[in-house]
Amino acid sequence: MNGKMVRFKCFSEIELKSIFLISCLLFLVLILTSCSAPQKTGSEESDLIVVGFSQVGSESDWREANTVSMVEAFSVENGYRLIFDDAQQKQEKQITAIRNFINQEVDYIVLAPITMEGWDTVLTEAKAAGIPVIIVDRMVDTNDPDLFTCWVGSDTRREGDIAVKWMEENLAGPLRIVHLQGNIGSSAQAGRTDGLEAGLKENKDWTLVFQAPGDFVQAKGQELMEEVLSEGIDFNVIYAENDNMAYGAIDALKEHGIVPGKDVKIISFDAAHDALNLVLSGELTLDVECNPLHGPRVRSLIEQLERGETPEKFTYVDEVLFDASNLTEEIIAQRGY
Ligand code: GZL
Repeated sequence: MNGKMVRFKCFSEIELKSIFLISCLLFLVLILTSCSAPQKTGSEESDLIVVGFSQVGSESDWREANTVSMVEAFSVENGYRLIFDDAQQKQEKQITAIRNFINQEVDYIVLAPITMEGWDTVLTEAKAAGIPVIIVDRMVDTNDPDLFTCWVGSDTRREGDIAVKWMEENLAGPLRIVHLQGNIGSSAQAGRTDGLEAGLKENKDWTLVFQAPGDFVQAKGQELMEEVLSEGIDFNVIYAENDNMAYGAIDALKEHGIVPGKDVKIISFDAAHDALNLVLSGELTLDVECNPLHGPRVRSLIEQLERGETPEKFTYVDEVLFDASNLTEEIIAQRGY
């Protein structure tokens, strides 16, 4: 010590109480501010169920509505972390995505397969990794049904049959039919094509005058319709396997002064919002629903599995048809896509 006097200040009782009170307030503020912005702790992240979703692409209104439905269902608020991959309509990109999901050790793999064939190898890898696979929308054609846990989607053959029955009941023959197909080899195309081909066999005054794949894409639907018109093919019905190809066909018809829905009857699938407005306006003759809002349906399947339950292997979505007789603006306004 250098001998320097160190004086200690004596505090009065009031001063001591004030210091204690201020200290408590400061401690309280510190506690509250540290709690107001909760930092995700490792345990909360790890509580999330991780879902890897391989999506076909973004080729149509239907596909975009399907993606929105899946992203909304598998949100962090709902307890999920979604790893989303858009395959841009290429199967090899879907296979790569599934392998990446396996490497990331996701809890579930959800696959919307672009085509039915070619999945056994990668689904075997997922099975070996112990990761349940849920197939959504289109079907896979596999030798071993144990390669996926369950499936949810539409019965597209039934959709084709519904369309053909409506055509038999509402369109006077003879019918000369232009057929715009979806992705060749997808269950959506196969089902709707099989329905039409059964109708062609059944109805002797129906003739298929043109058939080609438009891949469910609007621009291709327009290109094919322009090809039909430039070749001078005589037709009076267009059977488009989705709304976007129907939109493209309608654009081509209008460019040639042909009145869609009047000069030519147009059958379509999906029942997307814009297409239903075309049914109301008369440009589209019939639209068979194919409901894309699978997010809550797939989430329900995963929640069953999380509870240790065994979901149905196949869950089909109930669907209806729309024509000018049963459609109103109110119905369209209430629909989710
Ligand atoms: C149908 C679905 C099809 C839609 C198209 O289940 O796979 O793919 O009909 C979409 O619009 O592109």
